[in-house]
Amino acid sequence: MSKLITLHEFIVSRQKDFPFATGELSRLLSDIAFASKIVSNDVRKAGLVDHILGAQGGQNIQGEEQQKLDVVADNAFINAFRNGGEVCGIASEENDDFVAFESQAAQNANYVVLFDPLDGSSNIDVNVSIGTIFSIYRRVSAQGSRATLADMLQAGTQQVAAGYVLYGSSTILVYTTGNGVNGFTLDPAIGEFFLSHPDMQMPENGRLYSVNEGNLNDFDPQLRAYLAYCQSNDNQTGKPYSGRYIGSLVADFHRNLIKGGIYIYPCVPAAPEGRLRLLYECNPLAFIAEQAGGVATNGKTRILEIEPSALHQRVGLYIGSKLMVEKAMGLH
Ligand code: AFP
Repeated sequence: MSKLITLHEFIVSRQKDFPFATGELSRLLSDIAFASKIVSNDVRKAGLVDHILGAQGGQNIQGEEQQKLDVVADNAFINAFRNGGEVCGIASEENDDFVAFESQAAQNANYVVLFDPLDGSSNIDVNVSIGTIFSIYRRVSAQGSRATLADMLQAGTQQVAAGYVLYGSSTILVYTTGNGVNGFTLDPAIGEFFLSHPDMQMPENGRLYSVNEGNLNDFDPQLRAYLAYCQSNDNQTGKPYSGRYIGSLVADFHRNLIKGGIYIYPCVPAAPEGRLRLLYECNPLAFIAEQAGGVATNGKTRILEIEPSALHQRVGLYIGSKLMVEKAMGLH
């Protein structure tokens, strides 16, 4: 049997790849793993909350307020970052504004984290996979001062690390520091992540497409032509591709990363700028996709090169296997 490698051992071994590494980023990744275990534990109890422990937003049997799971997740990550001391500020999909941490240690820290604490949260009530997505940048403001908006509004090319935690049939943490993509599965019995998916590569081609086809009438002719191609016998497989749409981007992306596929959320009249958030969803997944050999674009521009202008900016997204995204773009 090959030796089991824990996430911690892996992070420490990779730290040596960065000649001037101080260990800060390694500690930050460990903080993320720690918070994700808390959230994973809470997600596993989600079905009990309404019926046994008390309704979300109401009180439990001890008279304590039951928080909604996305708020629980947001707080778990913010607390981990605040206490860890490696982060000077955060921005989260749950909060209108970014948060600059006040302590002196935080103001001396080098990193900011942008994250979606619980992507796909409308799936919680129906027991479908959800996840946390994160993106780490070095600050651009001076060390020793409060984090600024400019620290948060950096192009995706500036990411130092990015990843996600999928709370699915098992909990898996996938991340990159720009040196390949690796996945770690949580053993819930001992609360440890183990390397389960080393050096993940997204297949160059696939036969899965993920799109909300309820919006079909609003899609532009090029996208409709691409979907017709997917559904025809004229593609490289000689038979229609399979449609797979979970409605949790992180889960759809993870499946396509492993099996090959394309995920599309274009700009539609109901969401003219796109639905998905550039900073919390698209940039981190684009970094991972590219590191695994895939492609991510908004239809015109590489996602990672879009200069953000607002914290909650939305964009259209085509992400997945290289040849599939290129084919979809070829029809553009
Ligand atoms: P929620 O977190 O509000 O459930 O949104 C999920 C999401 O951002 C992404 O994870 C899904 O792929 C997408 O929205 C689903 O959007 P539609 O319901 O419009 O298909």
